[in-house]
Amino acid sequence: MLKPQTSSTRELVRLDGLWRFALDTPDAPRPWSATLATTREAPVPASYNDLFTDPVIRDHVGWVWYQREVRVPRGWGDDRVIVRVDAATHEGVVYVDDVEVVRHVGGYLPFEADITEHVRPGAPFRLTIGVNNVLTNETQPPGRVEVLADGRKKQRYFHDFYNYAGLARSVWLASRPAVHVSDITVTTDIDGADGVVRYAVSVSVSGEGEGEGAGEGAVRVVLRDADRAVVAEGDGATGELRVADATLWRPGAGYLYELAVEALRPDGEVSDEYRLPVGIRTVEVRGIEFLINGEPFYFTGFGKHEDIAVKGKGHDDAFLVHDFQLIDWVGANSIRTSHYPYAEEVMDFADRHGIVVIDETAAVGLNFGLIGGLTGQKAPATFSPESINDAAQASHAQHIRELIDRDKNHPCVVMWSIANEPASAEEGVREYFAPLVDLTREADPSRPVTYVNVMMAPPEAELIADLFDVICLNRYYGWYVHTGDLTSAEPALLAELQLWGEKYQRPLIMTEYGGDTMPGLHSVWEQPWTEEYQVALLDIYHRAHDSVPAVVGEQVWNFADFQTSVGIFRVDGNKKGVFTRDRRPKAAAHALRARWTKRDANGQP
Ligand code: BDP
Repeated sequence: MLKPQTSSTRELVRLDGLWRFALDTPDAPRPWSATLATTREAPVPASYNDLFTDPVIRDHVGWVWYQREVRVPRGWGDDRVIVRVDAATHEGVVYVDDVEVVRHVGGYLPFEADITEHVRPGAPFRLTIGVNNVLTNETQPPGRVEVLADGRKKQRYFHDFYNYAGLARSVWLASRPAVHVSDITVTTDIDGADGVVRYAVSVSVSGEGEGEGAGEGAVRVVLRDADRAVVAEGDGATGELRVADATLWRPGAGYLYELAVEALRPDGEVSDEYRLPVGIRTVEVRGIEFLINGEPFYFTGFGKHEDIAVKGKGHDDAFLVHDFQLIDWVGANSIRTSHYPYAEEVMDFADRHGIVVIDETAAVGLNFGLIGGLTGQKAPATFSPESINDAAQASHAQHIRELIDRDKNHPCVVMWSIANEPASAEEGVREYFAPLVDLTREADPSRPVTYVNVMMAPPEAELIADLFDVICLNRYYGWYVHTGDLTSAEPALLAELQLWGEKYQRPLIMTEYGGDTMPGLHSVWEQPWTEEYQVALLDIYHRAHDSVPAVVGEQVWNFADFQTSVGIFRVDGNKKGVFTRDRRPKAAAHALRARWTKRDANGQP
């Protein structure tokens, strides 16, 4: 799905700001699409959970409603009018006045509706967006709602981060012509000094004669360099452009061309223009190497979260800039979008600044082995008709398709991660994942595919690693096992890494390693939670990474402290951040800086 934009044929209004806000409660007046009887206001973009002092809002399970008036710009009479929601966590429904115009499940990906038939240029309308935070076996991520003896509902889930909800990304009103560019797929190659840009364009017609390819006119494309000079041109809905002496998109130097795609009417007039940034680069896995532009790449960086005080998962450009400043300062070259697709602003920024991204789905917590925990309850099977079943798999498949559809043209994305820590040693896991891997490869043959392996599924027990190009490992030696005993942790870690390397002969990335750390806590001994311990723990990993040739990357867990659900392992959230939640460095940040700034942009020492 193309991101809305302004071009010579398109306009855009950002609908961010304060909206009327109300919880869906059984005794509240209906329909919700009528003017909301509330004095409460909530900002967009922001998760709603931490905004208010009322615990009922923070712990609400179910629908909430956002509402505001919107005026369609006067000049949009000849165009289609689109409402676009960048994300509604986890299900969204949109009303224009009293008419439902679109519904979407999947909390971290966009959806849109053509509302032309329901609005008039120059006139206002009432825009209502319902957002449901409920997680089930069939959502990404999964969860379940429990009803307590006193009737309260509680959302349970099997992942660590807090289940923030609401409209955490922007909402847009966009115009576009009836005959419009509806999709573009670009892949790139390098041929000697030349860059090769292959493109495929879909043109759709909205309104009369609606549909893709309906009333098909011609397509024209023009590729410009960063100085706006035309470097290649083409005609037709698909084609190949050659750029002589191309400037490549590289880690640390995100050089972008711009592909202007024009949909032409039969009379040759331009109906629509869409401008897509294009980075020319290649990605390839060869043996135990991960190659970008044919050169071995070593990932340095972090698993992150979209997580800040007050706004929760609300996108914030100031934090975007600051986080990437810190990533640059520490000498890192990459991130993983753990554990869900991030805001498109993040992907665009990474494109422009040459930050390498492992793009992850929201399939986190497909692992029921942990349920029960200390209660002694027997854990249910993860993959079974009663739990993660065919319907869950179908929803996971749809989620992968939508992610690739949104992010396929980002040069920063070098690999898809289709799940974090599923129960990959449990029966049924292969039947579940094999079709999803095939579907990912089919949807995007140009990028490697990975999944992130959990510590409880070591190479002796693991059942799916051979399906993937790269094996990503989350390991907690020295933290959840061998706690406070790095002397035992180090050889255990090294032995396991060597086993993975020997068994699979493909690249390994340590996508999580770390330990909770209270800033300001110090000790001369190996004391978990101290700043010294975090540094010493990271060190044992670095020694192991440096001695196992198949390891092609290290991403510390986590970039910053983040909020979680309550639990006996968490003190106001997860404290494995190298930076605090307000982005102050712990000692580990300086230690990582000393290691990573000695490396080149490809992460090589
Ligand atoms: C890993 C998860 C991550 C957690 C982390 C931890 O992938 O989401 O936050 O453990 O426990 O298992 O800190």
